[in-house]
Amino acid sequence: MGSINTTCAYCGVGCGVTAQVTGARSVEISGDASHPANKGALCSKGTHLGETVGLQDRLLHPMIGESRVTWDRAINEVAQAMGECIETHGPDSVAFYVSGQLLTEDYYVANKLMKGFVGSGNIDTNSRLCMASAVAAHNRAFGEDIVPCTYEDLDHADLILLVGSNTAWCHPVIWQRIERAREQSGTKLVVIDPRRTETAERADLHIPVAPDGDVALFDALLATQDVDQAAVSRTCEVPDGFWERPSADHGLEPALFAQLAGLVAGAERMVTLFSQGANQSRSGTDKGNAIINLHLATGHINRRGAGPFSITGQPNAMGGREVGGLANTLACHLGFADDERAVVADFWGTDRLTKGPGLKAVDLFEAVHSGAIKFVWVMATNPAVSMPNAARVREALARCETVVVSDVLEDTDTGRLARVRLPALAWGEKDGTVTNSDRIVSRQRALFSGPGEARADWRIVCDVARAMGHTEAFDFPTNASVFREYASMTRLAAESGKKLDLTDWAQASDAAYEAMEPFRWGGDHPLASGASTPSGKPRLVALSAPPPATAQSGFPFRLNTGRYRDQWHTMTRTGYSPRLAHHRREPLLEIHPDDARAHGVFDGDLCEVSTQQGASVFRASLSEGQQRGALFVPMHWTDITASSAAGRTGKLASSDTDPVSGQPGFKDAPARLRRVETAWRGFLVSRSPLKLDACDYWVRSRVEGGWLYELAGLAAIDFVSLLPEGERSEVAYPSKGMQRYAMCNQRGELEAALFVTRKGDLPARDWVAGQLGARVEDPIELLAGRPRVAGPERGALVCVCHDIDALEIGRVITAGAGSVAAIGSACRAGTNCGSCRPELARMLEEWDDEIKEAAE
Ligand SMILES: Nc1nc2c(c(=O)[nH]1)N[C@H]1C(S)=C(S)[C@@H](COP(=O)(O)OP(=O)(O)OC[C@H]3O[C@@H](n4cnc5c(=O)[nH]c(N)nc54)[C@H](O)[C@@H]3O)O[C@H]1N2
Ligand SMILES: Nc1nc2c(c(=O)[nH]1)N[C@H]1C(S)=C(S)[C@@H](COP(=O)(O)OP(=O)(O)OC[C@H]3O[C@@H](n4cnc5c(=O)[nH]c(N)nc54)[C@H](O)[C@@H]3O)O[C@H]1N2
Ligand code: SF4
Ligand SMILES: [Mo]
Repeated sequence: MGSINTTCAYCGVGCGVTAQVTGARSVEISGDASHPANKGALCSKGTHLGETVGLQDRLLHPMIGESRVTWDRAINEVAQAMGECIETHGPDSVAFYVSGQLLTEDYYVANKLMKGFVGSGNIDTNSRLCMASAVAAHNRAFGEDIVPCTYEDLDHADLILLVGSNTAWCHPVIWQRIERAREQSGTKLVVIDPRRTETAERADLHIPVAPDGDVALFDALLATQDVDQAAVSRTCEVPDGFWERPSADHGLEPALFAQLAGLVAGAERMVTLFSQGANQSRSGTDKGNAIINLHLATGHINRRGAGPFSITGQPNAMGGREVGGLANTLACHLGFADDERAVVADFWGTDRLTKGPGLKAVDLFEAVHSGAIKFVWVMATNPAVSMPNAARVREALARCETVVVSDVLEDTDTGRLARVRLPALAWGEKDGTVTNSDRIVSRQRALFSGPGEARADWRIVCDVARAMGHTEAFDFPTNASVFREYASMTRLAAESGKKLDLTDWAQASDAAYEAMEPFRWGGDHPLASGASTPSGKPRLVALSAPPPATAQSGFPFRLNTGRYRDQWHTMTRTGYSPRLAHHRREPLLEIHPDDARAHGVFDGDLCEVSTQQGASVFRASLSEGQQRGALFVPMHWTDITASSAAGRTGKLASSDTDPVSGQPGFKDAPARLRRVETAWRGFLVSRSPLKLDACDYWVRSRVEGGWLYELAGLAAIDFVSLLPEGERSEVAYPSKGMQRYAMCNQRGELEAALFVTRKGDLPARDWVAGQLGARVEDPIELLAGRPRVAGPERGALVCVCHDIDALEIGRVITAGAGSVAAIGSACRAGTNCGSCRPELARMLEEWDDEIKEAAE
């Protein structure tokens, strides 16, 4: 089979991927050199996509409860439940909760069904948790949800500000692009983030802003700039009294602030990239407008190398915004004004169009909880994990009369609460379009045929719509026909003065759709010809900074949450890749060493973090990169990958939202901390997943040929009961609380091994995990946890692409490699996806420090 050009499954960078299908379910992945978003580059997640296309744990058939049913039965069940609900309780008693991981075609029909034919605005998306504040800021400033610049502007900027963005981890190919601009043109980089992330470590300047201090910071920054107010009044709408407002208190060290102000004043072309540290905040919309204000007032917009640049998280967050997936837009960037409703109703040929916006995610699940919503259909998102105050969302789903979940996996935290589960096509099978951060529309293409009875999401929605009687409006024979209708609908946007315009594609043939090359709508600087406001001018927005948070009694810390470099959200795909598991095997609580000391916490201890919403346990990791009083935990772990007490960030997050956008402030919740005293700890490797409910703490990660569990307990348990059946070998030193077991199958191959201790050390995991499935010739060697004849020693894996560990890199540095590039040429580390380059840079710095110390 030839190679197929498609788009990466993950982030909003939207990298083009060239896939060479090598077998029934195997594929070789490389970067698509012709794709404008990445020009051939990929990050660790994209590079290892091939490890995630297996059929393990896939949902292959429609299910009602625990029974497999036919598609006809499942579709009728969903259509009937929804129809009855609408009939008895009105259209607002049903809701869809969808996702930026749907394709544009899926999103379009879901929105059309809910807003056009059910007649309710109750379709919202996980983009509410992600982009809603940026959308609201764009609407306030530009009169339309428009990103006014592109990745190319990064190549031409001389100053780049990153606000609340851990770009090196979360948008790594943008990061590579920024690195290149710095190397080639000396572009200066400033990172504004309360944490010193790997991104911040590599910057020219790190501004450790106070949590939610961004509005004050940008407002104060604007006040320092030499602005031609009269000129700005000619090009922008300026609210009365805008320039006369008192300057906000940014709370930064004056010298640091002056340095930042100087960089901004000296910049000729400035781009500000912002993501979740800006959006996921109770002042998220104001943060977006504070950034845009600075750009508008200083003229850093609508020209090469300049612009306020909100980057999207998911592969099709932008496509969802375009079609109208958010509860507060109707469709195609249109709102709910009478004239807008009229043209949409006419286009869709419906007399049931929703009268107004629907409920936003947090309110939507609250309405499920109260019983006002009695039917909810969740597609391509895992809200039982990823919503704030997740325990309450679970409670809501558990109470709801009908929960339908369309997912690709058999077992997810949300799926466990569903009555009807519908099997969807996954990346590599589904086929359609996505829009990335800088408005490039690209094709995701099918590489494999769909497994079992899985169907495309758009088709499932159309099947249900037709079963409800909306036969004509949902009579789409192909994905291409959905896209054509959407493209022709953007005419309505264009006719009402918006920039969204895909009408060139309205008549495209199936073949043209199939062959679509990536293209960008709106051009490079869509607002250069004027904003989408009635006056055609963009607006400055008068803001007042939120008061600095005061510590709440009993909750001395502020809890920040976010992402790891090599995991994606609730790990439903990345969790299957052994290579991606190396970077972080457990959910860590990052805490400043002084705070840890004050709480009697040592590195590696288990700690319980509590907020007003709930409590969960994490492994402490002391980090100077944290501010005092601030904690950070990752969002990724679930019921599938951890015990119910461990790593549940969603339970901790507060559902307080931004008043304009309705986006939750995931980055800041009052919290407290308690060290957990455990009676034992250990680890278990196993070829198959195990039930470990007997352990108070377990966390699972992937290894080659099986799974690795980190374990701990509050009291002793019967350890043998944790193990699968088989031929058992064991050693024990009761005085040390040490117990070790190996379980082999009839062929003498290792099925599982368990290592437990009360206080002592545990062997390194890698060698033991590497024995899974191998014949155990010498059980004592296995139980010792290391080979009798030492093989070449291995350090922690650093470069996952080329399989190069820390020891090897250490050797290369000692031998004289003095830069990241030199390490790369000596041993290839960091030369593929580049995700480990910040780590390599740190190793170089540490080496420098050691040399200096040795010299002193
Ligand atoms: N590896 C990986 N990449 C991903 C994803 C993933 O799951 N894994 N998910 C994708 C998605 S959907 C998204 S939305 C993006 C998110 O990408 P990012 O926004 O880069 O990721 P986060 O880790 O959520 O948060 C970014 C930073 O915001 C900082 N922050 C917290 N509070 C504040 C504040 O008050 N002010 C400022 N200035 N900063 C603050 C945090 O310390 C954190 O370092 O990543 C995308 N890419
Ligand atoms: N504490 C905290 N919570 C957060 C955040 C944070 O920073 N901190 N960030 C928030 C943000 S920005 C986001 S975007 C969300 C992400 O959180 P979620 O939206 O929950 O993300 P995923 O885990 O990717 O869930 C996707 C689900 O869809 C399934 N799936 C994948 N592909 C398809 C498909 O093609 N069709 C169907 N039907 N199903 C599919 C997957 O198996 C999985 O179950 O989390 C939010 N939650
Ligand atoms: S940066 Fe990485 S995860 Fe994001 S689209 Fe590109 S390859 Fe995929
Ligand atoms: Mo996101």
